[in-house]
Amino acid sequence: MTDIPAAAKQAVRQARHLVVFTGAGVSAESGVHTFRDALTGLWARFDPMQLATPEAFLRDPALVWGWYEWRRQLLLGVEPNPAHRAIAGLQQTLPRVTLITQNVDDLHERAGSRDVLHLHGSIFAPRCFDCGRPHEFAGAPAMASEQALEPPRCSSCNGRVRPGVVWFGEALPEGALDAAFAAAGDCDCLLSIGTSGVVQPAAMIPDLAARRGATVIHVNPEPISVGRANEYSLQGPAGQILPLLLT
Ligand code: BJW
Ligand code: ZN
Repeated sequence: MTDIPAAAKQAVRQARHLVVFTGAGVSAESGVHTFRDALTGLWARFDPMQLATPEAFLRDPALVWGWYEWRRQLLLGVEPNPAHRAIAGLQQTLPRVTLITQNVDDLHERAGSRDVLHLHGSIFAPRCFDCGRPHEFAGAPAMASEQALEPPRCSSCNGRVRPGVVWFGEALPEGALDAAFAAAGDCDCLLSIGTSGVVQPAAMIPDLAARRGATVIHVNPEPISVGRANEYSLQGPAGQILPLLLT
């Protein structure tokens, strides 16, 4: 694990407006699968084009709904980790913190964070594929593994209910995206935690902050190449690095 440079610690401590930008890696130590880790990532076992596109849902709704129900049920059994808690703690101590996540889980909220900008939606907020009406979960059969499961029907139009996440080829929620870009353009320090930074348009956020002069600090077990004087790569698991960075 890397040493934490004093300048990085200071940039966080003295931030006027801190942006925290998270990806799947922040939830990894809670036992949640990432997408692109070579052995344990979801995309190592499953084809995103068969599961995470509107076309996939239209082709085989039970396959897609069952896969998301399996993931939703896994999430019900896990807890926030020290990284989620450290981030929630920052919101108590710094003057202004904007938390932007690509994650569809609710672990930031369960750790105490409020006003989380969910760029890729929420697995807990399903809606009708046809009319968009929100759907209430009414309990579901426990699933030992991923298996096909017919999606519920909309109480209003009888359309199929879909997961409330953003699939490939779909627009991100406009309000959250606008607020995220505005915060990235305004902040003086940005923490980018546990993301591979390959999915657009979210991946532009740390770069935008860096170009505007903010200190950008990446936290990831993999080395992240940093090209600027005001950019740091802290190599290690978020649950270990964040408590060190923030003490
Ligand atoms: C740890 C750790 C530990 C491990 N501690 N770290 C420009 C160029 C090329 C393509 C495009 C482009 N613009 C748009 C596209 C297409 C596409 C895209 O970006 N594709 C690329 C992949 C090539 N983007 C889209 O389609 C987006 N929509 C769009 O652009 O719409 C345009 C439009 C406009 C107007 C109208 C209509 C359309 C939508 C993207 C949606 C992404 N959806 C997913 C699935 C969500 C649902 C679900 O959960 O199933 O979102 S894909 C998946 O990737 C998920 C994640 O949020 C997202 C990002 O992944 P993340 O979080 O970075 O995870 P990983 O696994 O990649 O990385 C984990 C990291 O953690 C690793 O680095 C590890 O090392 C690290 N780690 N343990 C800290 N303990
Ligand atoms: Zn409907």
